[in-house]
Amino acid sequence: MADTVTSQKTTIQIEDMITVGSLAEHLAIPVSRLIGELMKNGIMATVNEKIDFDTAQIIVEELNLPITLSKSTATTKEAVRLKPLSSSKGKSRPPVVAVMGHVDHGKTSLLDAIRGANVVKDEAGGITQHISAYQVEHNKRQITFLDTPGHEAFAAIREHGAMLTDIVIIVVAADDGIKPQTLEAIRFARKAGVKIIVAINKIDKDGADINRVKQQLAENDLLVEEWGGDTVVQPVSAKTKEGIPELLDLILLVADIEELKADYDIPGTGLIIEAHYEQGRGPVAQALVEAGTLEPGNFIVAGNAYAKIRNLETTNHQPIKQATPSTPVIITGFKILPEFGEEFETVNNEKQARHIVATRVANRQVSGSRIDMGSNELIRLINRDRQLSELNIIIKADVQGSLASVSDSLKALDTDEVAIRIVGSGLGSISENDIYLAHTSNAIIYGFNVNLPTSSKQQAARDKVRVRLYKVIYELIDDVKSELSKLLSPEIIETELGRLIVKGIFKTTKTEIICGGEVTKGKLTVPALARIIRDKEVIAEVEIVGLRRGNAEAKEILEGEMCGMNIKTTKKIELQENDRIDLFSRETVARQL
Ligand SMILES: Nc1nc2c(ncn2[C@@H]2O[C@H](COP(=O)(O)OP(=O)(O)OP(=O)(O)O)[C@@H](O)[C@H]2O)c(=O)[nH]1
Ligand SMILES: [Mg+2]
Repeated sequence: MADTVTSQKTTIQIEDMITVGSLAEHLAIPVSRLIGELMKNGIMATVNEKIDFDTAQIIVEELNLPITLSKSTATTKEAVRLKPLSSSKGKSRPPVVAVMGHVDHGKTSLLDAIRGANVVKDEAGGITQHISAYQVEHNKRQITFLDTPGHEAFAAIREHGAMLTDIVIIVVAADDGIKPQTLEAIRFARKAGVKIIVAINKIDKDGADINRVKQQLAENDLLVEEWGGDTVVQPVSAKTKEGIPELLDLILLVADIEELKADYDIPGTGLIIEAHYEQGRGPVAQALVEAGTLEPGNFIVAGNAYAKIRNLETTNHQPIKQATPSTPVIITGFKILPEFGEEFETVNNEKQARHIVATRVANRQVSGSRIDMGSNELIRLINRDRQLSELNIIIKADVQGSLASVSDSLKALDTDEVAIRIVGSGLGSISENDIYLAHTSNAIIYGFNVNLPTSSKQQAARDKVRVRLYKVIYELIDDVKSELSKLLSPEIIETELGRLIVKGIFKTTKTEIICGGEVTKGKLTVPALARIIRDKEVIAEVEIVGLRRGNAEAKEILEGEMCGMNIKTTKKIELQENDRIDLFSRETVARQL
């Protein structure tokens, strides 16, 4: 929500209906004070309950705050964010374009071709695992691109990417066609309400079939223009660079139609794209300026974190004096890591920044605590009752997007029988605290793109804590899968061998029966397990330890033959003539997830 500051009062935009909690946040007052004022006015409302605009206005007046409320026209929170306020003073701004699509369809290669870079060659495991933002120039105009990972594990990052952008380029490999993550990208783009351009890539390859892709697009309600629809499609090759200038022209054309505008002369606002720790620089955030202008020295607040901007850089680390709308930037100066996906706004000074953060932390503690305390304990009890085996793990990752993706992908492995319990997670290298927590909770530590300092390594060895480091997400997921599989109770596979109908009983003791009979089905072999069945009822499960053909011991007896049988029992069983003895083998097979 953009706040405009006038000499006396601040104008804050809110929607028709707003929760008490988020109104308190906007007003930067403790939620208890707001609830108190509502009660004074005869309105019993809790933190998460919604009140309407008129009631909110009355309460603000009652509280005598230097604030004016105005009704926002936006329907959804994302819509507000996606289309930053354009005012009469608004100037056109560069488009923000997210490149999305199935794994390996050529998203990064396409951006490399556009930028003349070669990011692909340095990617661990040959896949993209983060959001990266770049700005390129085409026909003297700027375009901001966001590269996103295609691997299924990174859904959280992709959804986030779609929320950041004006236009989504859906990359489809012409030799592969539409795939699951293509459809997911289409869904995210539609949900975010942004324009879609389809880049049919790899047209240089044998087996490239552009028409088949267009057909598949039509089946997903994306009818291409030349077939009477309004879906913009551009065949390209990241390898030969064919069609790339046309694609860039199309992006600028769509941007013009959309009339993307923003105010440049207001304090900067926007969104946190990613955040991580960097040796010697502390918390480092990647952000996208959506409206206004950002400068070094500004105070910005993003969720529970604030910063006095120390370094302001482009995404290839060039220091800059100003960042205007649609510019992706790198910011240092945060005290703690801001959350990815949080909005940031510029405030007047440190005092105001601290005040806003303190209020938010207090509000979130009030609303969060009731739930947190109950839910974990409840889940643990339910799991215990359901005999669910849990694998305790601690996750450390380099950036928040990865942490969210790793956690989501691992939680998706849960079944009715086994589940992941994330007892700790965080960013940065594996600390001695992590080792201690793992030791006390018998957890495995998984590190994604982080390192294990020597001191932690030594402590892990001392405490026999398992630490596993990975650079490629699917290798980490596979490792956890195999650990979870170990918790699965093995599958018991029984194989029928053969059947004997008892014709005579020669000896019965507590531990042994010797009998004879006819093999009516299959082949008897020893040793084997068997069930003794009378009138379709199982009366005992025993072991067959010997077979005799005439006087000679036999290893196997075939159907239709008569034979003698040695049965090992654990209690006295009165076998009868015509009882059925079904022999079978039982093996326990470890199951895989
Ligand atoms: N022949 C041909 N190969 C291409 C083209 N574009 C990409 N490739 C190859 O396809 C493979 C995957 O390319 P990437 O750019 O990593 O694909 P991606 O969509 O970014 O993959 P993720 O980020 O992991 O989802 C690489 O081996 C590229 O060299 C193209 O236009 N033609
Ligand atoms: Mg990629």
